[in-house]
Amino acid sequence: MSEPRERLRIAVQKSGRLSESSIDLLAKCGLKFRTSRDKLFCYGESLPIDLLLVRDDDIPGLIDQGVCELGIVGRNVAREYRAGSEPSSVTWNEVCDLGFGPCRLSIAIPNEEEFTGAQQLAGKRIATSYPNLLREYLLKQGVEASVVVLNGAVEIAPKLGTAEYICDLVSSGSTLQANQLKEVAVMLQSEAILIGTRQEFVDARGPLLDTLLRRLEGILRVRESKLLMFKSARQLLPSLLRHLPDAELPQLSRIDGADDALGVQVVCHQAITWPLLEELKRMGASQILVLPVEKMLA
Ligand code: PRT
Ligand code: ZN
Repeated sequence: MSEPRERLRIAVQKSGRLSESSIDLLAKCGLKFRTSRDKLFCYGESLPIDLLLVRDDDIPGLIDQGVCELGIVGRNVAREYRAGSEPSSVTWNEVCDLGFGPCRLSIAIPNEEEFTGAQQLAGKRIATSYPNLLREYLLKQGVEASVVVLNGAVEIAPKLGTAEYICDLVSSGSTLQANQLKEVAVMLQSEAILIGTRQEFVDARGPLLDTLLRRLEGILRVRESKLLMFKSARQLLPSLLRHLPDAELPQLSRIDGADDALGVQVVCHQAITWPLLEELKRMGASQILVLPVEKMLA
């Protein structure tokens, strides 16, 4: 184990689908950066935390080489890297899901073919940029097929005749549709995740990493969180509170001139919908307010 540096380094995608959201998320954690001329390094000005801007595929390896402690990648990239590595050489864990960049790694076949199950993949050529995950999947299904590795334009392989089927990332499904393909099996649900050096190393980082992870946790938690305020008669409160989604303990206050009525403030961590508000009103809550939560430190 190498000596921890004084500063933390986080690797994020330089330019691509995850770049903007990754940097936005870190900015919400209060991190401010000065970008180097070559735009590969961002020096942290508000905290001693720097960014490395790189290709997403390089991020897991950079952590293993000790170049950085944390990285933001798609789960698909992290799992593909792990599936192709010696277990002892992988030094990081998946720390948490970040809630952006959703997609899935799926098998797709031509529209005109029926799909009867994984056995249908036997003996076929399947084009993919995820050979390690695909081999793992085929092994688990007990199917032998040939894996054709392509680094881009996987979806045109069936038309070109270089493979019968494909295994690729899908989000809206329009790329598959445009190529007359259909999704028949989901191998992995993916989104952006934070990966970081293993616990023992993380512990050695001390308060700085702790601060960052706490802020991140707060931001992820408040995304869906709302402060709900309403008035209710004391005896109605227990049943009203049972209706609230993922609610914290409420803060109650007396209302002047109304002996039986209470003011209620409660943080809910799931979406508060119109039907829910209407239901609360029907049950006897009044003057209901829903407010966004900007920051939260548990
Ligand atoms: O240059 P670098 O290597 O850093 O970037 P990259 O080109 O490898 O990755 P990039 O920027 O395309 O994607 C980064 C990450 O975004 C991926 O690893 C996923 O975790 C995530 N992500 C989310 C996606 C998609 N959605 C996605 N739709 N990555 C790729 N796609 C592609 C997919 O490969 C297919 O070609 O979009 C097409 C399908 O999209 P739909 O909407 O038509 O289904
Ligand atoms: Zn990439």
